[in-house]
Amino acid sequence: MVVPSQTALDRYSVIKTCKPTGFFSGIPVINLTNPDAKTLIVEACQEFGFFKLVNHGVPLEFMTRLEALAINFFNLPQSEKDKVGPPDPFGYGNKRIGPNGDVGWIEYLLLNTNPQITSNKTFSIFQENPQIFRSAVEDYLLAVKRMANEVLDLMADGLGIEPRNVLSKLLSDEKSDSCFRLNYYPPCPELQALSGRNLVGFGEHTDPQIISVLRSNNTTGLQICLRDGTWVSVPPDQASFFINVGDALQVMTNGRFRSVKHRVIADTMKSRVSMIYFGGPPLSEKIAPLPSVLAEGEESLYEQFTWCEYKNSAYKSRLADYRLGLFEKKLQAILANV
Ligand code: GA4
Repeated sequence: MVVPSQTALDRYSVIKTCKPTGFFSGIPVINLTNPDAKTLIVEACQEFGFFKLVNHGVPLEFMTRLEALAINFFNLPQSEKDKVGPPDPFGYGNKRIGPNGDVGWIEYLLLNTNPQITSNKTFSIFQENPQIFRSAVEDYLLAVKRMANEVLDLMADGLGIEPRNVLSKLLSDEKSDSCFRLNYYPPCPELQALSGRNLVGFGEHTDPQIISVLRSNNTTGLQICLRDGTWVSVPPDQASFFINVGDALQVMTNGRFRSVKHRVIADTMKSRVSMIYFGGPPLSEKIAPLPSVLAEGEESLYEQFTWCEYKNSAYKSRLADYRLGLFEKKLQAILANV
């Protein structure tokens, strides 16, 4: 392995000391089989936009099988991985994140969740048997989507939204615009010499979609930003899932749920492997507060937009940008008066 010099590291975001000491013990843990799950989920989404899910029903072997295949892929020679092709928007990425100059200490595969769309080129990289990778992704996604839909139905129950499948039907729609990401954060032992500094694996951002479902191995690195702006480290748990509220869900709940800002810091010694399902609506879907969420006389905080419009705007932004800002009514009013 080529040892990066400090100058090489400087090209990536090296942030100073704000790595929180110790783990945050306040992450809500929701047991999907608990009769109170709907209330606890709503509380967690309002306060954090984030929670850990246990007793989720997704077989552990689906996670470990896919993780093992992902590691095999990321351990391939660079020239082999490059054959998948750069993300456009799907493909293999190395250090570059998105189309606008963001970088991180990361390699990843970005896939469409519709297996018909995910190109055979992506799977054919698994020369021995592309079908093994394809079916590992499909088994995993089928189980994760089912679980995500259950979580969305509980959110609707907790918020008193009817019909209860109003959110989940957007993800089960055959035109749902969802994607799947396999991330590999290589260890960076050189960092130890740069004491008090951390290397950014994936810079701070919110997810544009409705909901994100993350599973990682037992390596630390994920941090979330609390309401008061402090960053806290999430203790990893390879048997559980972490659920993020995305921007679209923040809008659909008229700001009751928080789209959580999060980031990943690279580890000095251990690689981190994560897999994230980003559940999005069909491109033509209008994203606006659900009528049953609004109290009498309550107005939408956002201009109405379609998922396609929001996504196009998001893909023109930098990772850390506040993407919803452009769609907030306040800002529109201010701009109209300039
Ligand atoms: C963040 C959530 C998902 O990982 C993602 C990311 C996407 C990308 O990696 O291409 C984006 C980022 C994410 C939001 C702003 C744009 C687009 C990188 C970027 C700078 C796949 C997504 O849908 O939005």
